[in-house]
Amino acid sequence: MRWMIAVALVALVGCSKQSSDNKASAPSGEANAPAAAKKLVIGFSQVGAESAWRTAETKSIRGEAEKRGLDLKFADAQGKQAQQIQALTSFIAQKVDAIVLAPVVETGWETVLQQAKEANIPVILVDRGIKVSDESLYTTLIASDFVEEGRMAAEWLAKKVNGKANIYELQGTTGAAPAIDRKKGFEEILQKYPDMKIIKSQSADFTRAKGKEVMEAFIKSDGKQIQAVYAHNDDMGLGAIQALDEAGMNPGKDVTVLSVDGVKGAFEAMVSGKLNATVECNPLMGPLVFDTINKVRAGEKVPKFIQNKDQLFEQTNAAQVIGTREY
Ligand code: GZL
Repeated sequence: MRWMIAVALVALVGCSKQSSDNKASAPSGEANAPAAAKKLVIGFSQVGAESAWRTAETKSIRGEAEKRGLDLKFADAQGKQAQQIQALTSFIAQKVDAIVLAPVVETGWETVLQQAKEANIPVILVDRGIKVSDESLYTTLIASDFVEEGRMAAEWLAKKVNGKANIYELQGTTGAAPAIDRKKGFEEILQKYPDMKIIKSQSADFTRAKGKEVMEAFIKSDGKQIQAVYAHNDDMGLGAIQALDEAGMNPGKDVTVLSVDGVKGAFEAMVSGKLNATVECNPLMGPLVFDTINKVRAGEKVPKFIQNKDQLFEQTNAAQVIGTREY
């Protein structure tokens, strides 16, 4: 009985709060508008700020949350899984309405996701997948198909080098889905081209600085043998271009350079002739993330994988497209 009085009181306060607000702005008759819906509280655990792509993704998700008047609790993990787990634990304690997670690596999520499941909090994965034995631990993954990105990169390179090249690969963060799968897709296609060989392959952690550092080491040891560079993201590719330029190795002409993401810096490098191609991996997920959360909260079934479509850009079309790029 008492709860009914409490509910009635809350409703009255809600309406009167709402109606007093409305009185100020709306004509009479609208004063008894329904009480404002409770503001959705979303916890967003982001990998970090390691690349221009990452920054664009963060901007899209935070910007869309603000536009929709959501209460977004943002946690930047500086690339550390322990910090992401800590953030998720805190979101669960705060009883957020949903969790958005960009998982830095594929494994090690069972315990904290089990806690989210027991707290009945839906988990939306964005941009990177995870490996779990129980797929009910997350609601859906919104991401690109990284294996397909690797295949597209290799097929393009095979045509560019007529099926023959010594390739040097800059891998993304060790254990991260995009690093594992972009390598997997690239190598799958290379099986068709016996004269295209990955001579050296090393992680540069998706950052420009490490991309330059690793490329400098490749140049020091292998110099002119380097005929092509495959970087798992544009930031590492741009770092490699800097190293090749400083060594006078003419990137984009004597050494073919190709990467993934499609950030503005990559288009500028293609227009200047230093980068040959990039496979777009669209980071502008904000609207899709919150539309998906709305569907989940409305009880709608959503697919386990919502794929962002990608396309490859090269020097020939970079100049016409660069003005239309949103990130
Ligand atoms: C891809 C994303 C990758 C980008 C990198 O969805 O996880 O991480 O390709 C970023 O630029 O660091």
